[in-house]
Amino acid sequence: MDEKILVTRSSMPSYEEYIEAIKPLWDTHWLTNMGVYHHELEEKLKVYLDVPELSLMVNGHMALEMTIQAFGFPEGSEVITTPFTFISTTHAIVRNGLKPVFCDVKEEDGTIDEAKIEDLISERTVAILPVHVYGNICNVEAIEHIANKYNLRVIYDAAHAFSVAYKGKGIGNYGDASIFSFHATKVFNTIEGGAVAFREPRIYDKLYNLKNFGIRGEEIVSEVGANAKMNEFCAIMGLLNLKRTDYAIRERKKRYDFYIQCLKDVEGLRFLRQKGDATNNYAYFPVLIGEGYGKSRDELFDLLRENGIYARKYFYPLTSDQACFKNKFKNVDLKVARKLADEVMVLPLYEELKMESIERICGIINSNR
Ligand code: T4K
Repeated sequence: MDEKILVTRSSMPSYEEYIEAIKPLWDTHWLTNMGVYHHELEEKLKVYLDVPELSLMVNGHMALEMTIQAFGFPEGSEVITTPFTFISTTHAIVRNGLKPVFCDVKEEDGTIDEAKIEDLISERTVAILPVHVYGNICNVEAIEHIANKYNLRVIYDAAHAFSVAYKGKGIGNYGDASIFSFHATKVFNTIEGGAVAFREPRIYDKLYNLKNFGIRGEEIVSEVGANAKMNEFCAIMGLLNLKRTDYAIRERKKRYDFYIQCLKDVEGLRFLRQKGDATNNYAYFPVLIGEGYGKSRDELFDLLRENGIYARKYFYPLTSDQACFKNKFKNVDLKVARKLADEVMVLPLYEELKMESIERICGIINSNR
């Protein structure tokens, strides 16, 4: 049996480097609750992501939940969003007592179709929550225009878009807030972790309260909050990984380009495109298996599995089709999203993926049609 290849593999510093870096924790015994490494990582990420304000979180999902909560929308309000995403996006809306209104996406990049947003706006709409899926950025200008016209908030799920810049500015500068995921599977990881980037400084205090039980002093709890703090072991992992993120992205690019070179002439395959003027972080390698290819997506997926290649169907089914949400919200035509979900497969991509492995994967895709 050939070597098993998983869809991704966490980026990590060397064992020795991490052990050395966590040693001071045995002197201070200060392990969590906004420690020095938490503070240092927050400051460094602000610079790296080129954003004015940033709040670290325990993971990307809580970053999204807390951010939605921070804006204080009335219960039952509607949020226009995309179903072509990880389930976290929709859960975060629903767990805040809000209603997702699913909008279709664009065929070329999988992001929300801005031309279809206005038709979905009602008197109950309070926000738009698009996703920079696979790091492909949404049409941020058109979304801003619509949001201004109808006085809506824009919260981006930028879980996949770490380090992406658009027109020379960090992607976290667009909208009212953007959340990033630093999960072990991401381009930049803190084991588990996440952050919120935003413009209004008052949001920092609001998020601080929400992630730390609303505690503002030993005897003062100013509002109802949860616990969504990042601990010091994760912050240290982040500080070390941040130093090697540019390298990791360069290595991913080499592999991404090699995939394209190997697959570009295969009939029936299609790739999603990043918007012009935006940088790419090569977070994922999604490929669409269209009708012109001799096999269906599922047949090819199974064939790869038989050969030890663990591609993934990110993002199938649509979140709107999952049992917990099906037929519960407005029925919108999601033709394009459904087509993408039926055709998409994410192939293995990570900085240490061997070029021979890519050759092997592409060989199977090329020869078994
Ligand atoms: N919004 C969007 C658009 C998202 O995609 C996500 C997360 C979120 C919000 C929420 O952010 P977080 O709360 O997670 O920070 C994975 C990740 O768990 C999840 O973070 C990610 N999106 C989603 C797209 O993928 P699974 O269930 O596919 O992960 P799993 O455990 O099957 O791992 C996939 C592969 O990664 C494994 O085959 C091997 C590799 N891996 C995995 C782990 C756990 C490692 O190399 N190291 C590891 O520690 O969800």
